[in-house]
Amino acid sequence: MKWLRDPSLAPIVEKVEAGDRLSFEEGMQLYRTRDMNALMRLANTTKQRLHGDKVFFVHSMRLEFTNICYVGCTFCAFAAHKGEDRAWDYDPDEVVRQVGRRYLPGITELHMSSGHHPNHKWEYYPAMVRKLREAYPDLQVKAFTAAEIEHLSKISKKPTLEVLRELQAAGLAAMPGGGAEIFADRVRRQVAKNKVKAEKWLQIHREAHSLGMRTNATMLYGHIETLEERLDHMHRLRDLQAETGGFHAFIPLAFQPLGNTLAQNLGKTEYTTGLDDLRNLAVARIYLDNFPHIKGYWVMIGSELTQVSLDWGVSDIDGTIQEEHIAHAAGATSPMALSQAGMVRMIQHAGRLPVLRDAYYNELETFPREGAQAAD
Ligand code: V47
Repeated sequence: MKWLRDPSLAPIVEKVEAGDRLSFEEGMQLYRTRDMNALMRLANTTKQRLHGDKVFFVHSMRLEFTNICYVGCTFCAFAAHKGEDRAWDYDPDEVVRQVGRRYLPGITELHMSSGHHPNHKWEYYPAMVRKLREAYPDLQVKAFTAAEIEHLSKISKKPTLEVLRELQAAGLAAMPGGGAEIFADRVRRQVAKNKVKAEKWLQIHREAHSLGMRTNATMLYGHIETLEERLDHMHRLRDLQAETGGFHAFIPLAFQPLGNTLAQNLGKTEYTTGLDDLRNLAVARIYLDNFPHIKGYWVMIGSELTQVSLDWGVSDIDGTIQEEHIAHAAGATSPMALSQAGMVRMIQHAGRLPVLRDAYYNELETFPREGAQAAD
């Protein structure tokens, strides 16, 4: 192991190469090491074992049907109050029209998450999914974070399991991973005190998995959380995944620092650094050994670093998206959309094999490797 500059990692290298699960302390050693080369190699070993050179992406669109929200998360620059000029709120027919405005042939995934609207009735939500499925039968609707599901349970007075069951019957394909933030109470109280509690977030995903619905998990990092709290977040997800096997992907979300009270209160308008983003993805890949995918989210870390992250454990780079408002309201400098050809090129130039997937991770098309030399 000539390449190992931090000898204390040797037992971890052996475990990773044998495919053994790491302890919490070993996970912390990965976070603390300065041997970034070793971290990259270990993450890549894990990723290659699972997927070889394949990197997945989806032809997708996003829609936020309302930004009106009463929750008041301190990291959020997206939410508006009713009556504000910048507030919007689409009824189900308008949602279908808005999808039509952005729709391109070949799009398979519609990713929707939005504010917790104070007045919409429960019926609004399954009606929206039904109308979308009628108008666009080929579109797979991935929508409603666990936080939104809890909100729907409150307004409908139905248990969360029943809410999920009825949305699934209306045509909901999968759940996105938002609303997780950081599970640790100390942080959650400061950044999302009115939002779904950690245990409930996990329980809602457990319930979705019990219905055969696959979901994702996110982690919002780069604000007031400690490295221990990041790993604790992953640890709780790894435990749930060991129980249900229902997660597709883990997605670290880099804190975007503009226009929100958290950044203002901290007097902090710095973005996360590239090495922290890469380190976080690599630790996630190694520690979450039972998660099929670690997703590099180009909207928040930029497409250039996302391309680099393909050597750091990332096997999925989300989608073409078309339009995005949550990260961009908070200062994301990435474009609003990528083309499918652009995503293929990113993956090819990293020497990898682009695989177009749908929201269920069915492999729709594998693109050739050529183009890999074009950048040389
Ligand atoms: O839940 C809000 C986060 C999430 C900020 O499942 C912020 O495939 C950074 O969940 N800086 C919504 N993050 C986005 C999301 C997501 C994204 C991509 C893929 C998937 C998936 C899910 O955005 C929110 C919140 O955690 N967020 N404000 C901010 N200032």
